[in-house]
Amino acid sequence: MHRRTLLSLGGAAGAALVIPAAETITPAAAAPGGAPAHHHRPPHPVRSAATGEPFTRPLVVPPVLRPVAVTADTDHYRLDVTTADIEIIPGLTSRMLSYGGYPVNPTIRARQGRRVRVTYRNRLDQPVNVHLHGGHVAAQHDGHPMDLIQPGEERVYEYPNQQAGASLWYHDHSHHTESEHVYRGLYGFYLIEGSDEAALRLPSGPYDIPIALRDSLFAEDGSLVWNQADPFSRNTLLANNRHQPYFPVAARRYRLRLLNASTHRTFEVNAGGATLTQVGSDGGLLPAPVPRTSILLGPAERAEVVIDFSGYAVGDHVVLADATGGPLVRFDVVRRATDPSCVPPQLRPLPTLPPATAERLFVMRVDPVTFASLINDKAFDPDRVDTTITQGSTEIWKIVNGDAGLNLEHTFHMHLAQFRVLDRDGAPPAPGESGWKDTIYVRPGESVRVQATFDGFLGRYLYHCHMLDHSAFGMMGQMEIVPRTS
Ligand SMILES: [Cu+2]
Repeated sequence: MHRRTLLSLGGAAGAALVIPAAETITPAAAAPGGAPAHHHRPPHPVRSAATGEPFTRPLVVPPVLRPVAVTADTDHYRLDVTTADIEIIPGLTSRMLSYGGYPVNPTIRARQGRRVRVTYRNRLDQPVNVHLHGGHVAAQHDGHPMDLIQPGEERVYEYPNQQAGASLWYHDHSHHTESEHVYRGLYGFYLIEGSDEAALRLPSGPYDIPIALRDSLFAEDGSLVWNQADPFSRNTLLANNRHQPYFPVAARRYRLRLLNASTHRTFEVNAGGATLTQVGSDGGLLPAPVPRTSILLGPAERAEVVIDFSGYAVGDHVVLADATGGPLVRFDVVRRATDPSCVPPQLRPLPTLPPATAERLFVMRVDPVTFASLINDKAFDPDRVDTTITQGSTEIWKIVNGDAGLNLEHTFHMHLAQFRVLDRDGAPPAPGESGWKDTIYVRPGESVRVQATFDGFLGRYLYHCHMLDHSAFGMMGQMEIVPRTS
């Protein structure tokens, strides 16, 4: 069944495929009711590309985007939303969707307290938009799924950056096509440097490396296969658009900003026993570093870690790997170095949370009969406000994964606000989850309570599962922040 049919069965407007690639979804892969049948795991007809020997090509560090203009308080950027033919699998060319046509999408580096304006021109043949994930931004700049940039048009998004330094990312959020667009490549890093960071002397500059991890499926000819009904077929893991690259490092500390940019896959990252010193989560630096041996990252979650290579000899290797998927990046120690950086014992204090004035319940669930993707038994309706919140108020949200029966994972993302995790099934959050977050992984049957303050802006924002096929098929709700006086 063609995706267009699949989508229309799901109640969506059929969208033209961006790329006339030789990919189809087999009838067996489509679920009754039109939702993606993730748990059916049908065989797929694609002969996937041979990925060759690991560690034969270097990691690509995303280029830092240069502003087209710099004014007193604002950095101005331009990016085309376009396509790029890039070599992801050695010897093959893959057409990806791209911001700017680079081999890997550029990083926007913002500074706390300095505004950024990005003008995106849509050079594709279908609508797109851009969401700054984790950003505290006005509703009209949030990339609401119904607020689109039509083909040939351009749009300015404004980001005030009046929030703590954090590893955010920008990605497509167009209604029903967000999952395909992100899968095909529409995501990049947006890093806010906090005004408190330079004094901490964490590794910086060429020793501060963003790495976007994801899964993918490539056909024998190198084309990227979009197979929404069978995300488990995505057998090729990528780090910054390369499969199993190597990265030459000096024998010193590096700060790695890890993002799970997959639309469905969860990563459990380790460094083969080497310590990953976690210094940050979605919303920025933790109160204190946390030594980890492995870090779970659901789709859209980030972790900032420091790896210290100073104890290794030149010629040694450290492999960053996923628990089930194998190697992601090999770090090759190639030279000695002096290291002026450090990991201070205290990073960024967490403020005391204001008292909550409301508690709400959000149950994420896939209907086992219709396969509709639901929050509190409702599929997303852009014309419906599900949750009305008074500006400035603090709330506790209990987020429940109601899919113990189907054994489905979910990952809950709240726009506008960074939240704090209060507990998981009543137990205190793990140390790596004690800081600010905007996305939370929720196991089948689990419940997580988070607390957020909704201040700064009015209007309509989203919350949704960040397994983007779930949100594309309805696991998304709308909140409206209203003035205190109303
Ligand atoms: Cu989900």
